[in-house]
Parts: sequence; C-alpha cells; structure tokens
Amino acid sequence: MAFNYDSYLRLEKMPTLWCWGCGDGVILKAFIRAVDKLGIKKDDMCVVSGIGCSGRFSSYVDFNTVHTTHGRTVAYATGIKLANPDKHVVCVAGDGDALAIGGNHTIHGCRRNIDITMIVINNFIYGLTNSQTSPTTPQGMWTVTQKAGNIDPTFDACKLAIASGASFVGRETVNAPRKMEKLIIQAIEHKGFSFVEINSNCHINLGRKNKMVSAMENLDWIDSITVSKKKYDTLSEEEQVNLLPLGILKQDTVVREYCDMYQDIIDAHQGKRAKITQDDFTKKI
Ligand SMILES: Cc1ncc(C[n+]2csc(CCOP(=O)(O)OP(=O)(O)O)c2C)c(N)n1
Repeated sequence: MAFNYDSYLRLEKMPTLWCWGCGDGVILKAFIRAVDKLGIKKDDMCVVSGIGCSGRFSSYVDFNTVHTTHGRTVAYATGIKLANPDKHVVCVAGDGDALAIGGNHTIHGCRRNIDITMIVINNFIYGLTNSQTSPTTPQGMWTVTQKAGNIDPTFDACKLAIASGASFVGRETVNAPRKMEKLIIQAIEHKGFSFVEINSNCHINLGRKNKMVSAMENLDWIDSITVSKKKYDTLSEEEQVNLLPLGILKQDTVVREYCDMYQDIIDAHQGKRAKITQDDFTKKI
C-alpha cells in the first residue's frame, strides 16, 4: 500500500507554495518517511526552518515547528535542544540560509557537536528571492546579481561541516529519494551534530537561465556533478575537481555531545558527580 503522508502534513496549508517539479517536495516526503520509520512520535520532533523556499518546510509538517529568521535556524535549534535534550531537533535551511547569512551559526553548531540534525537543501541559488548568487552557485552560471556569469569561487558545504567538527556529515540528491530517506534516518539516529546536504533542483530560478529549462535537465546536471563516495575515492585529485561525493562522508561516534557535557557540569555543580576535569572533555584531534 502506498505510504500515506496525510497524518504528518498540515493539510490546510496544501497545496504548497513550491513550484511544479521542485525538489523540496521530494525532500519533505523523504523526511516524513524517515521519521515514520524511526517511530518518532510527532510531539517528540521539532522542525526549525529559516527563510526561503526551503523555509516553508516547517509550515507544512505537523510536528512542533518554528519558522525562524533568515540564517538563524541553528541558533534557535540550539536553545530548543538545550531546553529539551530528549526531543529530536531538525533544522531545514537553504544554501543561502545555511551557508551565507547563517554560515557563522552553521560553523559553530558543527563545532559544538550538539545533537541537532541540519538538512541543507542546496539548490545552488537563492530560490525564493529569484536567482541571486549563493555560496554554492557554480562559477560561470548566470544569476540576477551576476548577469555576466558568477565569478565567485563556489565551495563544498560538506567539507566545511567536516572541518568545523560536525560528527556526522553526508550528502544525497533528490535523484535518489530512497537513499536520501536512509541518510536522514542515519543522521537523526546519530548522536551529535549531523549535517546533511541534499542537492536539489531549482529549474525556475537557476535552470531557466542556465540551459536547464526543465526539472529533468536540472536533475541531469545534478547527476553529472555528483558521484558515490566509493567511486569518488578511486579518482585522482584532478578528476575530483567539481565533483561532489554522495553518501556518509564522516561519522565520529567517539566525540562527546554538547547537551551531555552540559549535563555533566550541572550534575557536578549539584554535587551529583565528581568535579569536572579536563579529561572529561579532552578528545584527541
Ligand atoms: C535578514 C534577511 N536578509 C535577506 C532576506 C531576504 N531573503 C529571503 S530568503 C533569501 C534567500 C533564500 O535562498 P536560500 O536560503 O538558498 O533558500 P531557497 O529559497 O533557495 O530555498 C533572502 C536573501 C531576509 N528575509 N532576511
């Protein structure tokens, strides 16, 4: 029997504001299936989204939700998680939201290793505001702010998350909804900051001006720039340039989680455990 999404959706908000063929809907459905498979009660899940097309995510799902200001999902989520360490907290943000205006928060969320899952919907452009260059827009592509072609070097969001200390980092694309669902499950199950990048299409605001007029052409382009981590690891450095590896890219289950460390401090303060020493926190780098 086909999966019934209705009990997880705010049906009064349907239809969504997303364009026809937008990958955001594919991600929304994969996320719902992931939560359902994990057996998480709706009241034990909090979805925090920012501003953008991706920001609409929290309006449509029937969990605890917070639709926050642009770039600030991690800041809100951190407060929510610290106050409710037993709940699952998931941030959903666009590439602009998570990596431009919110880049600083993303870096420090990764560094703290707080138990939040961050899903970055990377459509390589500012979608909602109609085609401004984002940190992931490939060089040479037309944007409304760089009509002669983007000259800003692009960067790999997952490499940033790994370098910043996220203990789980992975990437999938909307071309593979089942793999995406599995990655989201693994990310939510992981205790610590899990950073998940989903490459998605925006054929309306990126594609149309960059020779990808249909969703299918935009998806084909995503297919052409992504490759499984297994294959990626066999390539030379030269061959890896401009390719994005897919799958789990990092998982560290040893490093301590932030809420746990915070609890240790509270317990020590209340005399429930021995005083904290540096050994309680030190981890080899
Ligand atoms: C402080 C602030 N600056 C700028 C904006 C305008 N704005 C809204 S969404 C957005 C970018 C959206 O792009 P992205 O985060 O990549 O998400 P997408 O729409 O592509 O899902 C911008 C610049 C805003 N709402 N608030």
